[in-house]
Amino acid sequence: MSSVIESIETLLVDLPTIRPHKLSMTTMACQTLVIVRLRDSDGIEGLGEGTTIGGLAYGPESPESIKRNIDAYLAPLLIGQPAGAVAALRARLDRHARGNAIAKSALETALLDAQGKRLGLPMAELLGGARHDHLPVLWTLASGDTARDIDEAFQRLEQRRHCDFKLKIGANAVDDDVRHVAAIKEALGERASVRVDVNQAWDESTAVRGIAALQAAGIDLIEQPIPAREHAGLVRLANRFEVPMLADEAVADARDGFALAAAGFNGAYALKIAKAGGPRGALALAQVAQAAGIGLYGGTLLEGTIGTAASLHAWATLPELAWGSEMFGPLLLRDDIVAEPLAYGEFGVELPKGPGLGIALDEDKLAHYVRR
Ligand code: MUC
Ligand code: MG
Repeated sequence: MSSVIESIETLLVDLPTIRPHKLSMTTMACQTLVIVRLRDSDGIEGLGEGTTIGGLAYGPESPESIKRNIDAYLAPLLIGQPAGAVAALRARLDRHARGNAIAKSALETALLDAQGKRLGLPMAELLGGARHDHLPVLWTLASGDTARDIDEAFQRLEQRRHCDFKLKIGANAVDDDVRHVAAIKEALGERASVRVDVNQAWDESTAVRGIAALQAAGIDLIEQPIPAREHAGLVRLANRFEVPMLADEAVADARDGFALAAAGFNGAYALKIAKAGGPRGALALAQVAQAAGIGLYGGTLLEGTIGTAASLHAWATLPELAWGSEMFGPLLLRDDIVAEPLAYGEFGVELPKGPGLGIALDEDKLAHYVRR
């Protein structure tokens, strides 16, 4: 008899960050992971993870809504179903439940992890096969303090941990933000690529002023300067400046990617499993981008090790990430809930080996950090 899904458990896990992480809409001191443990009738367990940033500050799903909606609505759609039918189960979730992309991503990850373990194959093999086993990873400087950010960048360069840096801006007046970014770029010079993420904080005319100054300061990439739904504005900015625009909140899935490309966008797309409802949806967006000649970037919603590993398995199947990746989530956390951390080094991270995600939980750590 083929295996069926027997139970799905969700846990909220609160982990402190190594320092305050300041974005345009919130400052994080802690990250909450929603951990999914899916158990099949053949005894195999699949792990999944969903995260967002700052409760409801980033988007319409919160850690609590992810857990609640899996428990009340999504898990019952999967219990008793054939465990290996990942594509059919994922379609079943979309047919009966709208939205909730992060919750669906956590479940799809758990389904793929279990299926990989069942077949003895890494998750990347289920997604078409890995083309890379080491992926580039940048670091986000977001302490809110210019001198501290410069110190942090030099430390990371010396450790050969990261050589690309993303700066979170948009919380302060444009002129102050530009001064902060220009000072960091000036200190790092040609040793590092410096990019910014505005997280939707500017209106278009502010963006024109800010981007002109950032371009003059030598910044390499401008991420989501204006609100997600303003596609026409993002196309205008992409066509106006030489420095490329990176669409993040504006492109969740393949449909968004098609619409933005069809409207004349010529920048790059940030892929995130959380935005696209899982690794398969993120890869579908990648296919649209490739067809449109748009460069790719492996994005994070500051996942812990499980969500980061799921993303790495997906990104590893792509021919190229023109803008690298930001799969540094676990490094922002003071502790972890897995037995073996991901191997970071040489300005990147190794694709985990072993069946499924290639990640095992540390039960003591999990018990310590789980929310009661
Ligand atoms: C985002 O919008 O890109 C990625 C890195 C980081 O620090 O925050 C995230 C979210
Ligand atoms: Mg972003």
